Amino acid sequence: MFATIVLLASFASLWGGVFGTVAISSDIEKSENNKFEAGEWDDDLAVPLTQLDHIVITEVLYDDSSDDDTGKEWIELYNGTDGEVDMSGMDLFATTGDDFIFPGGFKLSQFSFVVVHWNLVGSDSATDLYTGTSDSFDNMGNTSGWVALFKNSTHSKDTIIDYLEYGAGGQTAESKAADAGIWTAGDFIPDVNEGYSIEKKEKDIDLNKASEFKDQSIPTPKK
Ligand SMILES: [Ca+2]
Ligand SMILES: [Ca+2]
Ligand SMILES: [Ca+2]
Ligand SMILES: [Ca+2]
Repeated sequence: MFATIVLLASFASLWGGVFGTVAISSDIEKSENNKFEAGEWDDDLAVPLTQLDHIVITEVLYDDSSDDDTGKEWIELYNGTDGEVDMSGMDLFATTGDDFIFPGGFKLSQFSFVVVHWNLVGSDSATDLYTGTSDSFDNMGNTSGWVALFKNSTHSKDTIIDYLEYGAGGQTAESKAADAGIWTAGDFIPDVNEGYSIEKKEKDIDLNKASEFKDQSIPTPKK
């Protein structure tokens, strides 16, 4: 049973890789038909039926319901890999020119979320990190923007871990993500209403497609 599911998961991953230009709807349908969606766990093994190999960006609140978004925007990341990930020195970009370096010693536990609070001062914890305000951060765009996670402060196709863009294609780091094979140039998540977030439908699957995200009317930080 498990071997079959692993094979199916491998096939889905291959399918996404080889047929990268095929409409995402067919990929998603395949996933659903084959029953290895996120949130489904193998009762005997107590592990998810798919296993990511990198940290993923799972949700972004870029346009808070208030007029001034300062300190109210956040980015949620998830570790669906097979163990704890040391995120020390990883670099999260959410607007052009503004980035957040993960503090030394910060480790994200397996199957756990962390929320990075953008342009806000606070006390860091295992589940919440704060960029502070000293770097004169810009707020995230309310109609378009992008978020990129890099392994370190070298920003290239070789260090980019995860990427998304919303509202429009062709944004600043798109070419790096496309060169790395983790985004398709021109693909973007549709802009959502003020107060809504963009949220990954399946946190344990990463096909690097905008259509993996949904319009979330009730944002869900840390879950
Ligand atoms: Ca904003
Ligand atoms: Ca707003
Ligand atoms: Ca991705
Ligand atoms: Ca969430």
